[in-house]
Amino acid sequence: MDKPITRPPANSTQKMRMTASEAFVETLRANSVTDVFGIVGSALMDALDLFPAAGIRFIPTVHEQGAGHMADGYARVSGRHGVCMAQNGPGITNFVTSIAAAYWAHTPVVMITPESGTLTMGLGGFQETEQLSIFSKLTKYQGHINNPRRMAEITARSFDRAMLEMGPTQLNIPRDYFYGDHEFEIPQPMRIERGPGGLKSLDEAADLLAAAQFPVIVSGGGVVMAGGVDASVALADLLGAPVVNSYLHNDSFPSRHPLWCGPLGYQGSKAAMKLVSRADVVLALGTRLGPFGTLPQHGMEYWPQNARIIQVDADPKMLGLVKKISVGICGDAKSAAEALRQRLQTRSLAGKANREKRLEEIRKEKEAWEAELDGWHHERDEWSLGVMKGSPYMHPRQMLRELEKAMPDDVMVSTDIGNICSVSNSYLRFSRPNSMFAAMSFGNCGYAFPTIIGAKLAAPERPAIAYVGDGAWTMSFGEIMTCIREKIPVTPVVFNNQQWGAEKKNQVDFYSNRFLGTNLENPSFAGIARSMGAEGIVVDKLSDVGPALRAACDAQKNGKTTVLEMMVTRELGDPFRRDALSKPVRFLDRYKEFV
Ligand SMILES: Cc1ncc(C[n+]2csc(CCOP(=O)(O)OP(=O)(O)O)c2C)c(N)n1
Ligand SMILES: [Mg+2]
Repeated sequence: MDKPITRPPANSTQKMRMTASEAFVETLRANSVTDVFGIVGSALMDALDLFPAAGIRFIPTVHEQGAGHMADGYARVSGRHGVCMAQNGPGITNFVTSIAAAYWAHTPVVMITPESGTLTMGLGGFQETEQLSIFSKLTKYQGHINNPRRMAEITARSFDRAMLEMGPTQLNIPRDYFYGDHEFEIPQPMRIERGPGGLKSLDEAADLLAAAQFPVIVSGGGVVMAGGVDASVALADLLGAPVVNSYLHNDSFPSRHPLWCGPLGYQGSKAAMKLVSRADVVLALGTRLGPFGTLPQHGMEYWPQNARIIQVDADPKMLGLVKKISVGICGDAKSAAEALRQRLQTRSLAGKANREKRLEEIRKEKEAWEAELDGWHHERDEWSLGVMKGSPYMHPRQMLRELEKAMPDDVMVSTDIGNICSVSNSYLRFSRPNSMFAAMSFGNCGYAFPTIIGAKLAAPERPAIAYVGDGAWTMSFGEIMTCIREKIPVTPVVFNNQQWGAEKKNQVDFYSNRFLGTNLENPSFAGIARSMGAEGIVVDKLSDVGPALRAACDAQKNGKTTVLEMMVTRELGDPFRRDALSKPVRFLDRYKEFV
């Protein structure tokens, strides 16, 4: 998974005279940084100039938000830091959305933010803004170089903390502090081993699991981050426990495994929900059980209210935060799974008596869900039935099923925020971790495309696909130029339904089809792609979907980015936020029709 680093580590034991820029770049080197995403600016020039000699590639992007997302995708695939860097002021404010997204994805992104010079700060000069307060709630650590002599120390700490706390950190550097020479010692990276958690709580958890009649494992993002999928599989095998993926972590358990039941959450697997609802003990492994990820779905309140819940999370603040728990374990998901298996392997397990019956239930529920998906060609609500009538375009669900069937082995898929991207949750299955990159809890449109570009740079041998709605595409397609200029080939699959569909669904359900700001008139996305130097293909027939996806993924081997413009009807799946909207109420005459 990790890219092998061939360069020797920076000299760590000796103090040496060097400039602050050199100390900064040497500390990046010590942290095995080989790629930095960003946009040039005068504030970072002195350090940037050294990158080639330090073996660091600078990947210029179209927008700093893209750079932040690329760093996110890069880190999520490689298990290493993602690094981004930009010009003080506007370059840095452009990072905000991508750093917020990385925060909620728990991604170790190090954002380097040169700021205005110390001698003019406060005078309202050029490109000056408070760069620390903006990110104070979006980062796990903010390192500020308050004296150039501390360049190496604080740079190193920003890298350490991103890994330690699994989230973005900021390294804020007054731009004049890159200059001047001092004695520097380059610290070696500090990586802390996380253990399985408290021994008493592991014992209690093992007791609960040993006595469970119907144990279920929720395998979360923490399992992926800990490299713990094999440990999760081994524990599930021992218990004969169904395993469900937490929301948008479909790569946290191999989908070909007989115990895999699919994802929970919005547009997730009915099989997963039915099985978790029968649990008497749930092992929530590496998941914070986020509130959005366990909302009722498909008309089902599936969370087992009376089950005993064991929660394992590396962040103690997540334990019992959203769901009541019986046992909380602050530990690494992989080590905890291994420790639980060790405790259980010699014990008699109550769930063994009905193991075969449970396996049969899993088989039956999965078969029923697959059959339902096979027959679920289109949405059946009144709006969808109306718009699909006479439409020459594809039904989104059928298209998603075809894409699923054509997925190459070892694929990486990023997904955006939108109605069709959300519906895709049921159709995205993976055989290995570090394969799915969704916009997670921050939920920003425009996430998927730049993120997959970063992922592809980290794993050039793996096919890379982004699922993006047409609205979100117009926020992000500028980064096609990064693919072309930097030769990072990926395959965006753009769902052209000519609407901001997810939001339109709210207008259908709550606002009597008053469509304000949700219809889109689109140019030819395939044409735009071609004019930017990529391939652009319009797909409007179901039988062309699979071949087009396979050809586009093959073309990545020749360095080619292909935009697939999928022409789909305006059907809309279940809404995102039924939980958060209410029927409109109006008191004033002027607005009385608006109900
Ligand atoms: C940056 C940002 N702006 C606005 C939203 C609100 N929003 C959520 S989904 C959505 C519609 C997405 O439309 P599109 O990308 O076309 O996908 P579709 O729903 O049509 O499948 C919008 C605008 C958001 N999540 N993020
Ligand atoms: Mg759309």
